[in-house]
Amino acid sequence: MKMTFRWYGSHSDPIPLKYVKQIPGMTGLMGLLDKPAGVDWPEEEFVALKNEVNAAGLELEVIESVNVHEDIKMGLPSRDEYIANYISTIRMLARNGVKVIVYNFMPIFDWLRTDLARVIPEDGSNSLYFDEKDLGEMGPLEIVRKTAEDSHGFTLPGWEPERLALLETTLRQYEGIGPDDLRRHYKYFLDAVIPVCEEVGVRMACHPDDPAWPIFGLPRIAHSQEDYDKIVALHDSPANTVCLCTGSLGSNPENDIPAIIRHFGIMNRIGAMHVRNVKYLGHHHFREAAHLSSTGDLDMFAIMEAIYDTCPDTYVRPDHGRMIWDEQGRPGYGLYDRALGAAYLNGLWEALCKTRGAK
Ligand SMILES: [Mn+2]
Repeated sequence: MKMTFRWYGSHSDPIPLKYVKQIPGMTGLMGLLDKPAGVDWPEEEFVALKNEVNAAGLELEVIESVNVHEDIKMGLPSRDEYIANYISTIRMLARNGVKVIVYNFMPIFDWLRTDLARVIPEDGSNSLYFDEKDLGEMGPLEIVRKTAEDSHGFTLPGWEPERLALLETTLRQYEGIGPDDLRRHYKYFLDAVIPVCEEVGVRMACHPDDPAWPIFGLPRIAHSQEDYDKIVALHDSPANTVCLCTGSLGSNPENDIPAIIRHFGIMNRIGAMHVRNVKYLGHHHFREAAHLSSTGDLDMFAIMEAIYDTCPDTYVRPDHGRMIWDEQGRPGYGLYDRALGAAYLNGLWEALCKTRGAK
C-alpha cells in the first residue's frame, strides 16, 4: 500500500508540499495538472511539476483529472482528435514515471453536493453534504452557480469555468444518449487508449459516479459492482482498472464496499483507491464523515483488510476531509482532516501487517 495525497499544484493549493511530506508515512501524491479536457499536456509543464514534487521527497506516480472530453463521451466525430491528444498525454506521462491515470467517464458532473460546508452538530466541524430533496428545488444551472459561490474562490475539480460556460448546450446534447450509448462510446475510447497503456506500462483507473446514482436524467454507468463488471469487460486488460472510491460508491448503502474491493482486487482490476467514510442521513441524503469508522457508516477496518488481502500494492489516498480547527481551505481538500485520515489508515494497515504478516 502506498499512501498518497491529492495536491493541486503550488499555484492553486495553499498547502505547501513540505506539509504533505510531514504527514507520517506519506510516499507521494495523486497529483493534478490544471488542464482543460481534450488538450495534449505539454511535457515541460509536467516535468516542472514532477521535479517540484520529487524535490520535496515525494513521488508522482498517480495523476488525477486527465479529463475525458465531452465529445468523446457523446461519441461526436471530433472525438478522434481528442483521443489522439489523450494518447499523446498517456505516452508523455509514462515517459516521466506515471503508473496510474485516474479519470472518469461521467457526463458533465464529476461530483455533486448540495452544501459544501454543512456544520456537523456534534463537534462544529463542517463537511460536504448532499440531500436530493434540496436538489429537487434547484436545476443544474442553479446548483453549479451555488457550488461555485460556495467554493471560497477555489476552482473545484470537474467544475472548471470553461466547462461550465457550456453547460446548457452540453445538457441539451446529452438528450437522447442513454447508458448503452454511453458505454458504446466508452468502449470506443478504451479500445483506442488501453493498448497504448499496455505498451507503456500505465493503468487507467475509472472513478465512480458521485453520488452513486443517476442525476438530472443524465446517463451514469459507474456506481455499482455490476456497472464496473461491464466497464472492465468493455476492454479486458489489466490496464483497464477501477479507481475504487469508497466514499463515492458508499454514498449508496446498497454498495457493499469491502465486497466490491475484494471482487475487483482478486481480478487485479484496482488501479488506485480513494478511502473515506460517509454518514447516511436518509434516502439519497448523506454527509461526509471523519475517516474513523465510528463517525460514519463504512467499516474502514474491513475496507483496509480487503485491500490487504486482495490488492496490497495499490495506491491509497485519504479522500475528502472535514474542515476542522478553523482551517480555511478548498472544500474537501484541507490539510488537517486529510492528514488525520492518512494517519488513521496507516494505523489500520500497521495493525494488519503486525498481526497477519508484513505486505
Ligand atoms: Mn474519490
